[in-house]
Amino acid sequence: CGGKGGGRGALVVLEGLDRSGKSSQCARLLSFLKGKGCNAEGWRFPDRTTSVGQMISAYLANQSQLDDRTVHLLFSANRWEKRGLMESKLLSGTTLIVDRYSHSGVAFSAAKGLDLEWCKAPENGLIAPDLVIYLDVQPEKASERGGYGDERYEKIEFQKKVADYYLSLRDSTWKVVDGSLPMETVEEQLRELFTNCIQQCQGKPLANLAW
Ligand code: FDM
Ligand code: MG
Repeated sequence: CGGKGGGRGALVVLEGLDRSGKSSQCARLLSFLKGKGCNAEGWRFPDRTTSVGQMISAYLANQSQLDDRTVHLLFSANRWEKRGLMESKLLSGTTLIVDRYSHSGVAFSAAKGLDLEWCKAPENGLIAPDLVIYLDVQPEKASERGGYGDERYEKIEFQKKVADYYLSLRDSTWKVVDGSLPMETVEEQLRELFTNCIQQCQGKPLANLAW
């Protein structure tokens, strides 16, 4: 799983609606990997620690207003500013477990009514994930989970549109896991998907997103 063997790390992304369980499952997968002695890190987007990320965070908390296209480009810029570090980590054998990435970028902005192709364009050239796991949870179910509704996009009607766009973006790296199953079952399935992915992406060079 990356590291001492000399192979590159894998780029594994978890996607899903707000409160689909991504963050908890990322943490569980990460500690599983570390327990096996893998060289792995947990990342998330938006990365709210950068100055671009702070603009995004204020927008999500409804503390600032931004034009829809502008915020879309900020989310993308937030991935671009991390691309160099991401590439060097992966090449040096670190596996990255990432909570949201380009599919979030496209699905959330398209659900606001922006043109789909326009939304995809700034993602081209970012590093392509080896595996994207979609945690499938009904928007109504997610909304019953703790903390729901705190941020700008956490509204059931909007999340339904996001879910439709997510499904339209499925590609060959995309796997769906039923996020309404018990946490341990979801965890088990993620481990299995991860293990298969690692076997397949060993020896494959890094690729760029080409949407
Ligand atoms: N989001 C996230 C976007 O709209 N575009 C993006 O590119 C990304 C990465 O930001 F509602 C949305 C998805 C979510 C919100 O994400 C904050 P977290 O995972 O709840 O921090
Ligand atoms: Mg959220």
